[in-house]
Amino acid sequence: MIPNMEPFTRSVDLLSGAIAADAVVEDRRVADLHGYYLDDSGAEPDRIIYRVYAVPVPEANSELQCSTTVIEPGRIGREYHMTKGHFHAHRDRSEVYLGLAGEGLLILATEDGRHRVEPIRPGSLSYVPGGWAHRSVNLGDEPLAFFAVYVGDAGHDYATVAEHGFPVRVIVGDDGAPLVKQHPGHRR
Ligand code: S6P
Ligand code: ZN
Repeated sequence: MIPNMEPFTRSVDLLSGAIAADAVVEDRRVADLHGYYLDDSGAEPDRIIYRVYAVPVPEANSELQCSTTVIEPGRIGREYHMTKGHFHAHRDRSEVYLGLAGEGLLILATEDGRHRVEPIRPGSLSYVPGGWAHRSVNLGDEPLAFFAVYVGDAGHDYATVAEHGFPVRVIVGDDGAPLVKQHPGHRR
């Protein structure tokens, strides 16, 4: 069956990551990520950590969701600003990230405890296979922006990550440089 979609074009600002016109904009603030960071007690609850611009597309297996994410620079305690991270609710659905601006990392993890760390930078193309949870982290002094395209009905499973976390955390080391550190509490 051919889906009932009309062709369309949208503009993405490659420097800021913003998508114009009818994108659905969602902000994630410190308060929305309570429990994800080791210690957020010193951070103002209203501070925006990241913003997602999503082009409205039906959540169907035949479609492709398109969005940008812009993570503000900064840290909460020793941890760099990061997204919540999620598995896709339909575990086998994959995704592609294209870096637009800034410098950061994409942390990937499987449910049996494997993990990978990939760079995000302008022009980086990262493939997120089905079954890999994914979280992005801003390491720089500027906003980190990337474009994502993923299978329309992928959905988001946040609960598994909220409960178990990722096998590694990205913190600032004593020398001021980023450090990818094992998260001892993580299940194997
Ligand atoms: C969706 C895709 C991204 C994230 C966004 C925010 O599958 O991976 O658009 O939703 O980067 O991250 P999170 O973990 O809060 O959804
Ligand atoms: Zn995803």
